[in-house]
Amino acid sequence: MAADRGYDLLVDQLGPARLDAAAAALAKFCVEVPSWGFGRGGTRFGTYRTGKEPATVAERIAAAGRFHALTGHGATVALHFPWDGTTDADIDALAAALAKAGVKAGAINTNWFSMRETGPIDARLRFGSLTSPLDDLRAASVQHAVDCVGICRKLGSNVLSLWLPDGTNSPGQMSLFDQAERLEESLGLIYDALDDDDLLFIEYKLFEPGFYSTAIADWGRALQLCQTTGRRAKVLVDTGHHAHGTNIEQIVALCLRAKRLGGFHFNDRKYADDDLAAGSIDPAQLFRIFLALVEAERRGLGGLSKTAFLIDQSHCIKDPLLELVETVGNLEVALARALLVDLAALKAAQDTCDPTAADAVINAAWLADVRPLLKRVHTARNLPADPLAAAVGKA
Ligand SMILES: [Mn+2]
Repeated sequence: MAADRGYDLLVDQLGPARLDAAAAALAKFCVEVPSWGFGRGGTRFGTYRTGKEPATVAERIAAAGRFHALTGHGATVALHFPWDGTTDADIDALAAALAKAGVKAGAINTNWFSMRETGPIDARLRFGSLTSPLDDLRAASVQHAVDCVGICRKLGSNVLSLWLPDGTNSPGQMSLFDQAERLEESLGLIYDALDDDDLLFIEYKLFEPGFYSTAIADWGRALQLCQTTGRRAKVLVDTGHHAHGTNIEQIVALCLRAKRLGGFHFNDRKYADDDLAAGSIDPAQLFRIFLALVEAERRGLGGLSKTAFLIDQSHCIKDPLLELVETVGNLEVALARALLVDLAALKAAQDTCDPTAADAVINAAWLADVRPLLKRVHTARNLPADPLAAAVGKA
């Protein structure tokens, strides 16, 4: 191999053993991508399609196949229903599109925010789905999740992923006690439909669309619901769904200790649930989250090996495929830096109450230019050394 001064510098700074260990962990790191992420995202004011982005389900899955070939990520694709199909024929076509693209079905996501053309899920959906006071609409909402479990069986997925838009907009609209009781009852019915090796991911979000109360507003409620619903229910952390200043890596650590961290929806934000590219606004937060996962792995809590890494973001401005490639690059940089932290030296500094030394250990990895390491990891997997540059050429 030609002289690689960038890599040699990393070896000088951090030692060959840590670089080899980081490369091995990076080679196993695989991020799931969402089918909806390959389409053009919109704002409340408009969706500015250029005509170049995939317009159909089959085109989105084909784009996922191109993404997988470029990055090695996206071996599984998260799907969303009814966006990705409604009929048995649709599901068969989806299975064929996945096979053709060389990828598999990932998490199956429910939708409780779109009215259906027929049946009870009509404009009354504004009063909620799983927490609705209306028996017929609540039952139809539970049935939608049960139908999604059926889609899991057909497509070979074992993850049902729930984000619940239910909430209220005024103090009198719904009893907070009734809201909680109906949610727990509905979740129990959904859990009963799962197979023994299925996982149920429960996502939380601080606010929106409800602006007074949200049925699953935070990780505490999500964790509590997991613990009362069943062993295979796990918390899904969407990085954009917190109050400003929330210590997300601490939530990660506590969910891992409880053995209830299912996975992530990565994205970034500046203001609220902005769905910007993960690592584009606050790469340091991403690094700290990965550091918690690396430490958990070291402690035998399965931080890296047992966690699902997914992207949930909206691509309004950039080309969606390019922005997804850029995103997994940001995730790899954050993980590489976290993997290069000398955890033994960090622990020694922490146990002797030396925060200056502890932070110096962290900064030695955080400030490292890990791009030469990532190029090596990509090349060893027969991927483009710089997937974004390769993707720009093909977009
Ligand atoms: Mn999400």
